[in-house]
Amino acid sequence: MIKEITEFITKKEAKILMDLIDKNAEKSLVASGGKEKNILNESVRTSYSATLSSTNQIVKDVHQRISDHLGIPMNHGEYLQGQRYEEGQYFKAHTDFFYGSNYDQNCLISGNRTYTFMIYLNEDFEGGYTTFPRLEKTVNPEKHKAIYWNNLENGEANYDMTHEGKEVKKGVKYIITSWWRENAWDGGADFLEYNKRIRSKSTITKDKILPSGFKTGRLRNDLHNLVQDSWKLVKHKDQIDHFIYKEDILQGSKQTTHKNILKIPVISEILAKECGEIIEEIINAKLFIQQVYGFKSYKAGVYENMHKDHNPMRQITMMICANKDLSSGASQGMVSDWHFYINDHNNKENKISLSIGDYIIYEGHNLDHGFTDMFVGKNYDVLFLHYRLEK
Ligand SMILES: O=C(O)CCC(=O)C(=O)O
Ligand SMILES: [Fe+2]
Ligand SMILES: [Fe+2]
Repeated sequence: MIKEITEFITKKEAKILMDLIDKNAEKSLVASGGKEKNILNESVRTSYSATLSSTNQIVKDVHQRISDHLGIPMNHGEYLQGQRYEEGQYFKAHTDFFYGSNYDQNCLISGNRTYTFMIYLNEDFEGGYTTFPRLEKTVNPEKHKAIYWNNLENGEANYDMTHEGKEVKKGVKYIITSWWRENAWDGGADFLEYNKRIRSKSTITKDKILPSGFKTGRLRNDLHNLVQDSWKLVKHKDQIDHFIYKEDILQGSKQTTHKNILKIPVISEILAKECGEIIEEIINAKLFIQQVYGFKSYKAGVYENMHKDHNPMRQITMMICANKDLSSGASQGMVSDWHFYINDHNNKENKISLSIGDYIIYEGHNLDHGFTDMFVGKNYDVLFLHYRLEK
């Protein structure tokens, strides 16, 4: 879960980065969730931080190397940050992903933090270990070593990745921290969007976009083939989706798996763009791609309770049925269909059946929806694309 790479940077790069940190360091702040976005809170963190400008060639090189290593496009990365801990300084247990009001202030456009990538610049100090209490893991700082981990488990906050920068007992510790987002990072846009929502009390997502809130249809043949090709590329990757946000999936839901097609950027970009155009024609308004979530793969025994999507920027979701196998292991025969339930703007329940190649577009943040019956077939695989209105 936590990967380590020795000698990720050179001695010369480490020296330059430490000098840059010394030049730009200020007392570290933490996200507050309150009126001021970031505040000094010495019960949590006492270190110094420096935002490193990518006009510096070394900063740029190292950032690009991290991007290449993670396979995440450069524009998903926040500015590199340097940290300096002097004797007695620490960063108590915390998560790097945002939640609650911090989520609203920092993530409405960029999405949450996915990967944290950290580089130890020196080792001539005592203490200063990085620990993961829930995993009972301690990382020993070694100069030029990088460590990285994903803070989300397939889109949802993973509290197992809680970590701590232990007190430095002697000497000074220098590290680089690099955070990555679900979408292209635009911190300014995140805060603007947040303020817009605060000002215009009626949250923009309460607007009705579709008359009843949802619409089903059949995918054009070329796009259907593209979905099938993407599905074949990722279907062997199996990852567990835990649904940690209680607001997202209510109690009683069972796990599904999730497969990401972001790793195949060309296909996901084309699909998201073309499907977005189909929706634009239906709603007669311009859309932004909010997130290419990927495939969710439902297996026998799972269900999803009725819920509204947590992220208010999921204004329109397109769910495409990519694969459906209703054969049942136990009793050879076919089981009856598995239905998607959605309550429309008049709070009337609708029971939807999708065939392979069918889609439903719906207002995920506004309307309750879910697969509330237990799935008794073999496989049910859907692709999720999330959009927001261009305003
Ligand atoms: O200092 C450490 O080892 C941890 C730093 C950290 O957690 C962070 O910068 O987010
Ligand atoms: Fe952290
Ligand atoms: Fe949902």
